[in-house]
Amino acid sequence: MDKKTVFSGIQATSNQHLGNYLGAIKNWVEMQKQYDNYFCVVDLHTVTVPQDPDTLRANIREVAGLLFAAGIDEDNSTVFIQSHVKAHSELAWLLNCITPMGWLHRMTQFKEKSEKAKDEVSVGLFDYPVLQAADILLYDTNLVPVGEDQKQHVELCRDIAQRFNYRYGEVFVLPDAYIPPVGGRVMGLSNPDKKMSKSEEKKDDSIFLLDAPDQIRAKIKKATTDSHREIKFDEKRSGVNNLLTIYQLVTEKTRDQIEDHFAGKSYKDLKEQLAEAVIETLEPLQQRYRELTGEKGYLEAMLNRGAKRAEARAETKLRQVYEKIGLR
Ligand code: AQP
Repeated sequence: MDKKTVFSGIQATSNQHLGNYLGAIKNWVEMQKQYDNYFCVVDLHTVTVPQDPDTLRANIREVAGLLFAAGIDEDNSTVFIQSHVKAHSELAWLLNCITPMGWLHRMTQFKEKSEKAKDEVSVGLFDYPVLQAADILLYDTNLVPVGEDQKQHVELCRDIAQRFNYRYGEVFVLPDAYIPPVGGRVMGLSNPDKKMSKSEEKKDDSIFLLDAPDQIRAKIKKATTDSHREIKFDEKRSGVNNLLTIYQLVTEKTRDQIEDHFAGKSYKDLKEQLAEAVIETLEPLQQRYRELTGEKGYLEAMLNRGAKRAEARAETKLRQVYEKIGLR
């Protein structure tokens, strides 16, 4: 039986954090053998907000390197840079022409990001979810593994696909979001009522994937807790709950095992053990990252192969779309 197709993307920004890893990348690695996978560094999404060109070039390489370092491999997955496959921009334009503005006005991420950007809200930022729909629909994607914050965009993608299919005939597969049961929304360390995020100004709020062990220890030591003493999973106690959830994700122990383990212990114990568990998880990833980015041309060769594979599939779908619309 043919494998189902998975597509997911990640922005080309520095400071990939534990939320990106536990909410998305880790699941991509674990799921990859079951599916036919396309993982994309979405650099065209990244330029919806201002970027310095040299920094952007370095960040594209960094994020691609992190995906391979985390365990995504060429035998099971196609990893590529979005702007290397031109079909993404072309399909986005065609989908723009059938997407009502009102649908985009409802997107909560646009509302949040445009408030932060204030003076520099580009058309691209508004249109971001249509480009994302093009990314997904080009590959006949069945499943989109993402963090909770992306659920609304995947739903919009289904709506766009349905509208196109209704107007022109069946072309697009309707994708489903896959949000992990635990880890879909990793919260910030200093502000555990908000998701861990790159654009958070307080840099101690996030653990970055390339943080050194001492930085990880220092950030977790400062994490917000509360005035209770018992170490238990409880969503109402967002700080401790978040630390325990991260501990659960990196150790893969059950909640009961974790609560038993920390019974009678202090927040200091929790923080120290969590820091060591996170360091242990990230160390092999960091080591592989250094190896594969240290060898000149190695990463670029993998990305070129990925782009060729992705392009072959994307062009077939794009041709179908052009024909349906009457442009061929
Ligand atoms: N805190 C999070 N918990 C779980 N999953 C998360 N993701 C992001 N933050 C969390 C998931 O990571 C994947 C890649 O995200 P992205 O590259 O689209 O970046 P983002 O969502 O824009 O990341 P940030 O840190 O939140 O950046 P800003 O601050 O710029 O908005 C996605 O699957 C995402 O759901």
